[in-house]
Amino acid sequence: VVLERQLRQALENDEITAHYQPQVNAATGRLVGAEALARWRHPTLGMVPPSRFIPIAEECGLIVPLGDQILEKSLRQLESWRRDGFELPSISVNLSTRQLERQDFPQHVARLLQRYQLQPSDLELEITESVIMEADNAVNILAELRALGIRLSIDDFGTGYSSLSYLRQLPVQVLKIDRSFILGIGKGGEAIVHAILALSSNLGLETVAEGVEEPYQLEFLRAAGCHVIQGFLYSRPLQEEAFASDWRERL
Ligand code: G
Ligand code: G
Ligand code: MN
Ligand code: NA
Repeated sequence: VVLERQLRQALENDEITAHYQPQVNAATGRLVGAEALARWRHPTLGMVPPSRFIPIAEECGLIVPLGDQILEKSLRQLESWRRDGFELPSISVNLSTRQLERQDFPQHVARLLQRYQLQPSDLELEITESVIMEADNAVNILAELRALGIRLSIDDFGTGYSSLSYLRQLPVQVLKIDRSFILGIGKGGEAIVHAILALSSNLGLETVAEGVEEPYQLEFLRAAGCHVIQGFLYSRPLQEEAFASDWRERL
């Protein structure tokens, strides 16, 4: 309850910011995008990680304004980088159930894209399997977002309870392999990663590996045909200045 009141204040005081983690083409090593990850810069507690406040924000409904802030900041950042000549191809933003349940969410996103003079394909929205299963009317909202031309990805793939037949009916373009499967590489879990990549390829989806920390994981994923790598091996999530200075030459 204390944290909820503080979180409300944090939103008003603009203490919630986004850090950006690079997404890198597995074959070329070039930057292809970034995932925005929420951070709470608390005046006395310092940096509060999302695992501490996202669940609370989801419970008390603050995730809707918080998610809106992250989405808008990310789009504004992308526009600003491009104005500086840093042509980051796209930005990915995580969605929660309550955001996806808003009937006007697609129009809201379309307005924001217009405000920052961005194309729908500049934005990717990341949705977990459980968010899709829990949100009322998720399939229709996703179809509307897709019709606008926004890219949709399944986040933490393989950890949720969605069925594989359901996956085929979803209007998604990208599948993000959960970090737990990447941890299995070199430890007997290779067959599962191969199976996910085969499924993804057969469905015509692009694949992103999450949580890649080790060179041998990268080598395995590259050989197995995974398209995009995200993880500490390349970079932790970075503040905007550090992101631009570290990555602008790696497009
Ligand atoms: O950055 P970190 O690995 O600590 O993030 C932890 C979790 O918080 C991740 O699973 C991520 O999906 C979630 N998260 C981070 N930022 C956002 C956000 O802006 N919106 C939502 N809904 N979840 C987020
Ligand atoms: O949205 P999602 O659940 O995918 O959130 C990604 C989370 O994973 C972020 O909180 C990010 O900080 C974290 N992360 C990204 N790369 C790595 C990694 O290589 N190792 C670990 N342990 N965590 C990572
Ligand atoms: Mn994510
Ligand atoms: Na994830």
